[in-house]
Amino acid sequence: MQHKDSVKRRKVIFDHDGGIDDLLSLLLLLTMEHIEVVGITITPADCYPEDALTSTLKILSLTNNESIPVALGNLAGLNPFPADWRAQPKFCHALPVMLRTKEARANVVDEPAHVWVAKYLQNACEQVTVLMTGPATNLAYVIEGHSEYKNNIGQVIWMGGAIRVKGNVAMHDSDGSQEWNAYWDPQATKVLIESGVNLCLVPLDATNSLPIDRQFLFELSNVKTELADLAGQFWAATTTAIPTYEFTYFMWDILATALLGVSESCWQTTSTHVSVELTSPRAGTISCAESSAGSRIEWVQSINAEQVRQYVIRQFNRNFETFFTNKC
Ligand code: AGV
Ligand code: CA
Repeated sequence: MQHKDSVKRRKVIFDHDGGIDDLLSLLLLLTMEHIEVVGITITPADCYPEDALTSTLKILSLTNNESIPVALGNLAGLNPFPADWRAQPKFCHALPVMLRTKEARANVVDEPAHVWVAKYLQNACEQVTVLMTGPATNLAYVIEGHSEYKNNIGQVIWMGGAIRVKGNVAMHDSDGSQEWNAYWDPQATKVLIESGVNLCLVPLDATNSLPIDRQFLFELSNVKTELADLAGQFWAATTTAIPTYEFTYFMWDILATALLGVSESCWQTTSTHVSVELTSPRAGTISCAESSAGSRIEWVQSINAEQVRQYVIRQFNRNFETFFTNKC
């Protein structure tokens, strides 16, 4: 199905890092008829990059969106993700429907993600939203090198940080205050936060109210469509995380993505002065600044979790042939 040209859609670049909820977020984003996905870039963080590329291309083929450009990133942060987590999304492209779907490589661009983003912004004739569900590395690189391109960014929605709650990093050089995306590349976190772009941060403060629980998976299982079943299978693979180690899986990236589709009454933001730390054991920590010295950013403080869950279930109530095509 092709979308009517008369409807003006919001242009979005989606930068993800190949985790299971990043891939689910891609599926969710592609269900949104008011969104035009103009490009997908991959940060090689919570994934192995070839897996992230394979799953991304298969999702685009499944949903009839093979013309969206995809760029693989080659910039890496300082603090690698645990190998077990990076390997987990291999499961997604090993599922039967994903195995049966071809990877269309024609739209994989030759240049690395940060170069593609820079060129897109340089040539953009209208503002674009950047949705980021992995570390901020690619965008931070572009902003640092070309601050004039910021004018072409309408908004950045970033799943990252833990403002007034504890983080989710449990590593030897961490005091537990960081969120993983912010910790992977502390310098990029700092560049983005201090850049002055119109940023809406989606930190753990907001995502903590959306754990993946059996009640949600059960509800999703009753939808019985191709998409709901595939999403349910992706999520099933996350249920082996150890809750007592605080490794529960949440709808982190899904929430950041859903903000583009749910009604504004679903979430509340606040704005605070923050600063980003660069040294161990708090590298990548985004802390509330004592005074107005830091950078003022907007962040999602609370959400209506049930409305978000219902939105996701509604959007996933479709078969693959009912996706519309993003023509790039
Ligand atoms: O910190 C949340 C970010 C999100 O972008 N990622 C996972 C999401 O894609 C890192 C992460 C935190 N805990 C995890 C993570 C876990 N238990 N398994 C895999 N990744
Ligand atoms: Ca992610």
